[in-house]
Amino acid sequence: MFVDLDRNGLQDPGDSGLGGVQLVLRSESGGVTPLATTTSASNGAYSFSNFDVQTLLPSDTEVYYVDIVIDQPALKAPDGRSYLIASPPATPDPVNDSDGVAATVDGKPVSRATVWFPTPTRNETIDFGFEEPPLLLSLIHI
Ligand SMILES: [Ca+2]
Ligand SMILES: [Ca+2]
Repeated sequence: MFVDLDRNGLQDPGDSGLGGVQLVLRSESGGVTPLATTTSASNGAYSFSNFDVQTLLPSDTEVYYVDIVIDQPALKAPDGRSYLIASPPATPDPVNDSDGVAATVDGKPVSRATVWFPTPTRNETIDFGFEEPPLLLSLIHI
């Protein structure tokens, strides 16, 4: 989980981690019902450890989703506006690119990444980049 400070869609050394962001794991067959939830650490890292992936995997064809509700405190700029989902990079980079795309789940805008677990259980390439909302310029006419 990172703030894409240079707005290139990639997690670079200069980008900062984003902590306190709530994430929800869902599956295609499970609909909107959460399988697990977690919160990103201060460096932006996250993991889902409070479920047993084996119980989810009689089928290795199941599709999973990691969803981040946009309207949450950790994704707000000081002026109250929400962060934006980072744009895709010019060149795909599975390890460092941002995987979240805009979607609506249960009536709420989310950043959603689609995940397959070909073998349980580690996948360290699912990243979420956000951009700070653009600066507002106020013009005062006298
Ligand atoms: Ca970047
Ligand atoms: Ca990635």
